[in-house]
Amino acid sequence: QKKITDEKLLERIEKHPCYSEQAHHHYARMHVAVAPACNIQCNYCNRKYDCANESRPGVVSELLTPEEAAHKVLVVAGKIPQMTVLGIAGPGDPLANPEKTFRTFELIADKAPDIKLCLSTNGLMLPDYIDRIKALNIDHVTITINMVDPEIGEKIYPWVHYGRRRYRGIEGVRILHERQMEGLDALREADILCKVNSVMIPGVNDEHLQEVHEVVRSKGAFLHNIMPLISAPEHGTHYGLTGQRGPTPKELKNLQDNCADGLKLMRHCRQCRADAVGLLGEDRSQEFTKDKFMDMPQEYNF
Ligand code: CLF
Ligand code: SF4
Repeated sequence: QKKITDEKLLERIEKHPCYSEQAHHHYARMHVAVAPACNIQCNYCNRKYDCANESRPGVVSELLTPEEAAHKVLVVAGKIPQMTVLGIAGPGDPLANPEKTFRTFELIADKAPDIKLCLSTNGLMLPDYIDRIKALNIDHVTITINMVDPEIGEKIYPWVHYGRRRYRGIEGVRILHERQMEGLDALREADILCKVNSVMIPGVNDEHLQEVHEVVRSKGAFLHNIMPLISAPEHGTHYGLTGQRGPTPKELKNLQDNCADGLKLMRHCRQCRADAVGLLGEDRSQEFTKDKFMDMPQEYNF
């Protein structure tokens, strides 16, 4: 793997536990679940649970308003000083809920400007919000890209809702693909660090993800996170009706090793929940449920 030598770049990632493997031992992130709606359907997603593109399937996060979320962030920042990053990653798609997502970020940018802001999206609406993302100084954006070939995408996405219309089948997938590519280009032009998540689905896109890796590398993504599909039929998160399994650890590692030449790979992802709190390996979300944090004072010193 190439070592990063650019000092300015290092500064931008050294306190982000997902973008820097070293940082994840020392710095924590938190997510706030403010974004319930989604504008596409992934075959592996059960809408009763958090978005499976940047989180652990089968988990239901407690939905917050932007004001509640901001209160929670300031409470947690007072109690966990290593908390350096606020991410919005669900429970649906953050950019399908732009007002809630950006209102939350605005409140934090205003009250706690040293907390880094991080956003995760399926990419469908990303090109429309680049200016807003840049203006809020959101320096970390994740796009989940599971394919660069709409024919493969057809097996992953049954529909896409775009511009007041629902597009079924390949027509919808083509829109999603074009918007994801446009979003990647726009992030590069705006100099915003981009991580790409790909969900590895055996028999569907496993043999295709090396090509995805190549394309996102050529478009300037900073980091690629290939995640295993977590198949949990008891939560309805199996693949469509086909009972698709997730990859074995060995299959995942083989694919990651085959991609290890170009773009940097993230290998320490813990597939967090949409309301995760703490270091990547620990989950302190239950210490900060709404009934608890609303009564806690905002101790954050700003
Ligand atoms: Fe959250 Fe994602 Fe930002 Fe990290 S998580 S929005 S980039 S602050 Fe990190 Fe969690 Fe893996 Fe995501 S370990 S699921 S990669
Ligand atoms: Fe589910 Fe996330 Fe896919 Fe939307 S983008 S359908 S919330 S996995």
